[in-house]
Amino acid sequence: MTAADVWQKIRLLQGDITALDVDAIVNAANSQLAGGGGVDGAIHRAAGHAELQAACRALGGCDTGDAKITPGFNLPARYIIHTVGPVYRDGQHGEPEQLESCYRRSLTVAVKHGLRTVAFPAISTGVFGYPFADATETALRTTTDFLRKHETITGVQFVFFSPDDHAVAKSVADRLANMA
Ligand code: AR6
Repeated sequence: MTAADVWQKIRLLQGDITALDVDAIVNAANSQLAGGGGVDGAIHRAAGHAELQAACRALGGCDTGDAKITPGFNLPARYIIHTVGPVYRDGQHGEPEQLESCYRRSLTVAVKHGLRTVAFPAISTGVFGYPFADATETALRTTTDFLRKHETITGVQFVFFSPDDHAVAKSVADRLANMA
Protein backbone atom coordinates (compact mmCIF):
# COMPACT_ATOMS: atom_id res chain seq x y z
CA MET A 1 0.00 0.00 0.00
CA THR A 2 1.41 3.42 -0.94
CA ALA A 3 1.92 6.20 1.59
CA ALA A 4 -0.81 8.25 -0.14
CA ASP A 5 -3.31 5.37 0.22
CA VAL A 6 -2.47 5.08 3.90
CA TRP A 7 -3.13 8.77 4.56
CA GLN A 8 -6.63 8.28 3.06
CA LYS A 9 -7.42 6.04 6.04
CA ILE A 10 -6.46 8.66 8.65
CA ARG A 11 -8.86 11.23 10.07
CA LEU A 12 -8.23 13.92 12.71
CA LEU A 13 -11.30 14.94 14.70
CA GLN A 14 -12.07 17.31 17.51
CA GLY A 15 -14.45 16.01 20.16
CA ASP A 16 -15.20 13.35 22.74
CA ILE A 17 -13.82 9.91 21.89
CA THR A 18 -16.51 8.15 23.95
CA ALA A 19 -19.16 9.16 21.39
CA LEU A 20 -17.53 7.39 18.44
CA ASP A 21 -19.13 4.42 16.76
CA VAL A 22 -16.01 2.48 15.80
CA ASP A 23 -14.83 -1.08 16.38
CA ALA A 24 -12.50 0.07 19.18
CA ILE A 25 -11.57 3.23 21.01
CA VAL A 26 -8.19 3.34 22.71
CA ASN A 27 -7.91 4.37 26.35
CA ALA A 28 -4.91 6.25 27.80
CA ALA A 29 -4.79 4.10 30.93
CA ASN A 30 -2.43 3.61 33.88
CA SER A 31 -0.43 0.45 34.51
CA GLN A 32 -2.86 -0.77 37.18
CA LEU A 33 -5.77 -0.35 34.72
CA ALA A 34 -7.47 1.16 37.76
CA GLY A 35 -9.30 4.02 36.06
CA GLY A 36 -8.40 7.65 36.65
CA GLY A 37 -8.99 11.15 35.30
CA GLY A 38 -8.80 12.56 31.78
CA VAL A 39 -9.91 10.37 28.91
CA ASP A 40 -9.69 7.28 31.15
CA GLY A 41 -12.28 8.75 33.51
CA ALA A 42 -14.55 9.75 30.63
CA ILE A 43 -14.36 6.25 29.14
CA HIS A 44 -15.14 4.59 32.48
CA ARG A 45 -18.16 6.85 33.00
CA ALA A 46 -19.54 6.30 29.51
CA ALA A 47 -18.86 2.54 29.36
CA GLY A 48 -20.22 1.87 32.84
CA HIS A 49 -17.80 2.19 35.71
CA ALA A 50 -18.47 -1.06 37.60
CA GLU A 51 -18.50 -3.35 34.57
CA LEU A 52 -15.39 -1.84 33.05
CA GLN A 53 -13.49 -1.93 36.35
CA ALA A 54 -14.31 -5.58 36.81
CA ALA A 55 -13.12 -6.38 33.28
CA CYS A 56 -9.91 -4.39 33.82
CA ARG A 57 -9.23 -6.05 37.16
CA ALA A 58 -9.31 -9.46 35.47
CA LEU A 59 -6.50 -8.36 33.11
CA GLY A 60 -3.98 -7.93 35.94
CA GLY A 61 -2.50 -4.59 34.86
CA CYS A 62 -0.64 -3.53 31.72
CA ASP A 63 3.01 -2.58 31.18
CA THR A 64 3.95 0.81 29.79
CA GLY A 65 3.90 0.53 25.99
CA ASP A 66 1.64 -2.54 26.00
CA ALA A 67 -2.10 -2.80 25.19
CA LYS A 68 -4.98 -5.00 26.37
CA ILE A 69 -8.61 -5.25 25.28
CA THR A 70 -12.00 -5.28 27.00
CA PRO A 71 -15.55 -5.03 25.72
CA GLY A 72 -16.96 -1.52 25.23
CA PHE A 73 -19.99 -2.21 27.46
CA ASN A 74 -22.33 0.83 27.15
CA LEU A 75 -20.18 2.65 24.61
CA PRO A 76 -21.09 2.84 20.93
CA ALA A 77 -17.64 1.28 20.33
CA ARG A 78 -17.58 -2.54 20.53
CA TYR A 79 -14.21 -2.70 22.30
CA ILE A 80 -11.83 -0.63 24.39
CA ILE A 81 -8.11 -1.14 23.87
CA HIS A 82 -6.29 0.02 27.00
CA THR A 83 -2.73 1.20 26.51
CA VAL A 84 -0.32 2.75 28.99
CA GLY A 85 1.74 5.66 27.74
CA PRO A 86 5.03 6.80 29.24
CA VAL A 87 5.22 9.47 31.92
CA TYR A 88 7.33 12.14 30.20
CA ARG A 89 10.56 13.14 31.95
CA ASP A 90 12.94 14.68 29.41
CA GLY A 91 12.56 12.48 26.35
CA GLN A 92 15.85 10.71 27.13
CA HIS A 93 14.35 7.88 29.16
CA GLY A 94 12.83 5.77 26.39
CA GLU A 95 9.64 7.83 26.17
CA PRO A 96 9.54 8.02 22.32
CA GLU A 97 10.02 4.24 21.98
CA GLN A 98 7.39 3.57 24.64
CA LEU A 99 4.88 5.89 22.97
CA GLU A 100 5.54 4.25 19.58
CA SER A 101 4.94 0.91 21.21
CA CYS A 102 1.53 2.07 22.52
CA TYR A 103 0.32 2.78 18.99
CA ARG A 104 1.89 -0.34 17.47
CA ARG A 105 0.63 -2.68 20.20
CA SER A 106 -2.88 -1.16 20.17
CA LEU A 107 -3.13 -1.65 16.41
CA THR A 108 -1.71 -5.18 16.69
CA VAL A 109 -4.40 -6.07 19.24
CA ALA A 110 -7.02 -4.59 16.89
CA VAL A 111 -5.77 -6.70 13.96
CA LYS A 112 -5.70 -9.86 16.10
CA HIS A 113 -9.37 -9.31 16.98
CA GLY A 114 -10.36 -8.66 13.38
CA LEU A 115 -11.20 -5.00 14.06
CA ARG A 116 -11.22 -2.56 11.15
CA THR A 117 -11.84 0.89 12.65
CA VAL A 118 -9.94 2.32 15.62
CA ALA A 119 -9.93 5.72 17.35
CA PHE A 120 -7.04 7.04 19.44
CA PRO A 121 -6.86 9.89 21.95
CA ALA A 122 -3.59 11.82 22.30
CA ILE A 123 -1.89 9.28 24.58
CA SER A 124 0.41 10.65 27.31
CA THR A 125 -0.22 14.31 26.41
CA GLY A 126 -2.39 15.13 29.44
CA VAL A 127 -1.50 14.05 32.99
CA PHE A 128 1.60 12.20 31.70
CA GLY A 129 3.05 15.44 30.28
CA TYR A 130 4.35 14.42 26.83
CA PRO A 131 4.92 17.49 24.60
CA PHE A 132 1.91 17.55 22.31
CA ALA A 133 3.45 18.13 18.85
CA ASP A 134 6.19 15.52 19.40
CA ALA A 135 3.63 13.00 20.63
CA THR A 136 1.39 13.66 17.63
CA GLU A 137 4.25 13.18 15.18
CA THR A 138 5.11 9.85 16.82
CA ALA A 139 1.44 8.80 16.77
CA LEU A 140 1.03 9.58 13.07
CA ARG A 141 4.37 8.14 11.92
CA THR A 142 3.89 4.90 13.86
CA THR A 143 0.31 4.48 12.67
CA THR A 144 1.02 5.17 9.00
CA ASP A 145 4.01 2.74 9.08
CA PHE A 146 1.76 0.10 10.64
CA LEU A 147 -1.07 0.59 8.13
CA ARG A 148 1.30 0.14 5.20
CA LYS A 149 1.97 -3.40 6.42
CA HIS A 150 -1.50 -4.32 7.76
CA GLU A 151 -4.23 -3.62 5.26
CA THR A 152 -7.19 -5.06 7.21
CA ILE A 153 -7.57 -1.84 9.20
CA THR A 154 -9.74 0.46 7.11
CA GLY A 155 -9.79 3.61 9.24
CA VAL A 156 -7.94 5.23 12.12
CA GLN A 157 -9.29 8.36 13.77
CA PHE A 158 -7.24 10.60 16.04
CA VAL A 159 -9.51 12.46 18.43
CA PHE A 160 -8.49 15.71 20.10
CA PHE A 161 -10.46 17.10 22.95
CA SER A 162 -9.36 20.71 22.60
CA PRO A 163 -9.71 22.75 19.39
CA ASP A 164 -6.15 24.05 19.90
CA ASP A 165 -4.75 20.51 19.99
CA HIS A 166 -6.77 19.64 16.91
CA ALA A 167 -5.30 22.61 15.02
CA VAL A 168 -1.72 21.72 15.98
CA ALA A 169 -2.30 18.07 15.05
CA LYS A 170 -3.64 19.06 11.64
CA SER A 171 -0.52 21.05 10.88
CA VAL A 172 1.71 18.14 11.97
CA ALA A 173 -0.32 15.76 9.77
CA ASP A 174 -0.16 18.11 6.75
CA ARG A 175 3.62 18.33 7.08
CA LEU A 176 4.06 14.54 7.34
CA ALA A 177 1.60 13.75 4.54
CA ASN A 178 3.39 16.18 2.21
CA MET A 179 6.70 14.48 2.95
CA ALA A 180 5.26 11.03 2.20
N1 AR6 B 1 -12.04 12.42 24.40
C1 AR6 B 1 -10.87 12.61 23.74
N2 AR6 B 1 -9.76 13.08 24.34
C2 AR6 B 1 -9.85 13.40 25.66
C3 AR6 B 1 -11.03 13.24 26.41
C4 AR6 B 1 -12.18 12.72 25.72
N3 AR6 B 1 -13.35 12.52 26.33
N4 AR6 B 1 -10.78 13.65 27.69
C5 AR6 B 1 -9.50 14.06 27.74
N5 AR6 B 1 -8.93 13.92 26.52
P1 AR6 B 1 -4.96 12.11 29.76
P2 AR6 B 1 -2.37 10.64 29.76
C6 AR6 B 1 -7.54 14.20 26.07
O1 AR6 B 1 -4.51 12.90 30.92
O2 AR6 B 1 -1.60 11.89 29.63
C7 AR6 B 1 -5.43 9.16 33.75
O3 AR6 B 1 -5.70 9.49 35.07
C8 AR6 B 1 -6.73 15.20 26.87
O4 AR6 B 1 -7.08 16.51 26.49
O5 AR6 B 1 -6.34 11.55 29.75
O6 AR6 B 1 -1.99 9.46 28.92
C9 AR6 B 1 -5.01 7.68 33.58
O7 AR6 B 1 -5.64 6.86 34.52
C10 AR6 B 1 -5.31 14.83 26.45
O8 AR6 B 1 -4.97 15.48 25.22
O9 AR6 B 1 -3.96 10.81 29.52
C11 AR6 B 1 -3.52 7.74 33.78
O10 AR6 B 1 -3.18 7.70 35.14
C12 AR6 B 1 -5.40 13.33 26.16
O11 AR6 B 1 -6.79 13.00 26.19
C13 AR6 B 1 -3.14 9.09 33.20
O12 AR6 B 1 -4.30 9.91 33.31
C14 AR6 B 1 -4.66 12.46 27.14
O13 AR6 B 1 -4.72 12.99 28.46
C15 AR6 B 1 -2.77 8.99 31.74
O14 AR6 B 1 -2.30 10.24 31.30
